[in-house]
Amino acid sequence: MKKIQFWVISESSEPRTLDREEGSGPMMLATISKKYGFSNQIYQASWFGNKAGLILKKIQEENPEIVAFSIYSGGISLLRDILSALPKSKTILLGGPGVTIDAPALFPEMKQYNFERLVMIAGEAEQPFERLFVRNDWQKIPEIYFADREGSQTGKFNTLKNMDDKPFPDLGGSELRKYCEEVLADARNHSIVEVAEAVKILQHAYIESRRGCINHCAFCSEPELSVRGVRRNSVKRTIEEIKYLYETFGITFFNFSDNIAFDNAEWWLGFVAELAQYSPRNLLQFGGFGTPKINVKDIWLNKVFPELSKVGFSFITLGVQAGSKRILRDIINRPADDPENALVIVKKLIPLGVNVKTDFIVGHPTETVGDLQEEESWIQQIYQCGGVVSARRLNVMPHSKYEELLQQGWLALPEKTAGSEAIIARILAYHADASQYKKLLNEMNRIPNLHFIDRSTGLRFPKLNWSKELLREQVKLVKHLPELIRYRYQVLFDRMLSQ
Ligand code: B12
Ligand code: SF4
Repeated sequence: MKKIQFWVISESSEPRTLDREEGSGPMMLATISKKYGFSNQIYQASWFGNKAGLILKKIQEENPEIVAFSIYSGGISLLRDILSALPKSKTILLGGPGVTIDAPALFPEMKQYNFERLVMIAGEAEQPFERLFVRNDWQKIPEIYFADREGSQTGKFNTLKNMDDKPFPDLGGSELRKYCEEVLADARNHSIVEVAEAVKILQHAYIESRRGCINHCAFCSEPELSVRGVRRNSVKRTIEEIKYLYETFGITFFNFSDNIAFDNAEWWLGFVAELAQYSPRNLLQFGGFGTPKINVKDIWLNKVFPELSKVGFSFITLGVQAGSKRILRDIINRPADDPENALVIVKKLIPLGVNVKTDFIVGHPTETVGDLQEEESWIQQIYQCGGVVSARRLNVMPHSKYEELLQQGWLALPEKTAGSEAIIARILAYHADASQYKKLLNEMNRIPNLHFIDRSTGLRFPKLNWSKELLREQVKLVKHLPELIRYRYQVLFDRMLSQ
């Protein structure tokens, strides 16, 4: 059988055991290559320490007919190292956000590597990728950038008109999932943490229901990656994908990767109605991104969120991005959004058992000590009400509005002073604060939905600090799980009880 090997190359440096960052793009493309008789392997460069030598060794070992790279902008220099050392007889495919954002500039450089055949696809690749398997005259496919020894042609930016035309992702080629299965099969020789991590990874998948974004935040490069506006899957198609992933791979944890998943009340009410008909719904959990501005409306607070929480809605990440109204409106270009909305949502959702994470960025152009104080005060209130805070320093993204305005001198980054740095340090200390879960458990007497494996029996994902008694009590509930996923949790509980 012919092989295609996908490599996701970003600046990420997460090791394999902790990593859940596989590319969704390759998973979707893998379904297409599989349909045409190829076997897929999907790797992440970070598992090999982002070392070109180790990656090249893996490519040589497996010797695939096609090597396909899914590129993030931060991975371009590693890609260069790999391409300059790969045998020229290989067929190379390039795609992903790092290609999409820079395709016309990148192509002249890429074709100089002189591969037997090199294809670059900018934008959404499903349709042009499929054409590669049905046609031999690649030089005549107008959607692709193509180069061989004879010559080259430039392609174009591709989008999918109907989101329901996407294939379901094939998780079977994921080397991470294969590794996790091996960990479970040999659980005795792995630590409890490794076994628990393997179970978490095996139950998890990204799911995409929308492409594009309605906002144009100045720090973000997303507006450059897609067409204007939002395109959605139909509800029916989304539920079919959930069923497929559960029934084929035992996925129970669905992470909507959409820029803003919770954007349309009607769509989600339709989703609730469909999912409520599906019998394994008590095992399923899902969540994704929302914006405070949209989700603060009555229909969301009093209807959509409460309904969603009954069918497995477990987490939402609110992109607040700044704690100052002035920065949000004038600098980021998020008019009408504000952290007060986020606080309202936190107060509503925490009692429903939904985890709320709020994203904040510090270091926006023109940010003053006053802006930071305002931000800190909102963060404190959100935290007090049980919200999780994610805070990071601004990293100016290539091709973002910020980059342009900073380069042209229209905006300036704030000066670092002792006063501002002290507040920033306090804000960053909230980031990923692990004690928040304990607070919810002890002070608020609440187990977030996120911690249940089966909401109908009360079976929870076991914790390292559980007593043997609690473990024995909970393991009795494992037998009620469907066979498809029972094995994973039995292995984990057994490993914990044998300690
Ligand atoms: C969800 C998400 C994540 C998730 C999950 C990532 C995942 N599963 O891939 C998490 C949180 C883990 C994550 C992490 C990171 N992310 Co992220 N993420 C996203 C987000 C919101 C959606 C990605 C997604 O799943 N899209 C759906 C799939 C189907 O699209 P896709 O993977 O791009 O694939 C399509 C095309 O790109 C193309 N394609 C992809 N690969 C290939 C390969 C070949 C050979 C071909 C021909 C085509 C092709 O075809 C696919 C189908 O159309 C995007 C923004 C966005 N809306 O795209 C940011 C985004 C992709 N992430 C970004 C970044 C920077 C990162 C990190 C590097 C952050 C960090 N500093 O650690 C890491 C790297 C992750 C990694 N895999 O190494 C940037 C990339 C910017 C850039 N120019 O490179 C984006 C665009 C956000 C932004 N605007 O800043 N991310
Ligand atoms: S930060 Fe989020 S909401 Fe803003 S433009 Fe980027 S993807 Fe859209």
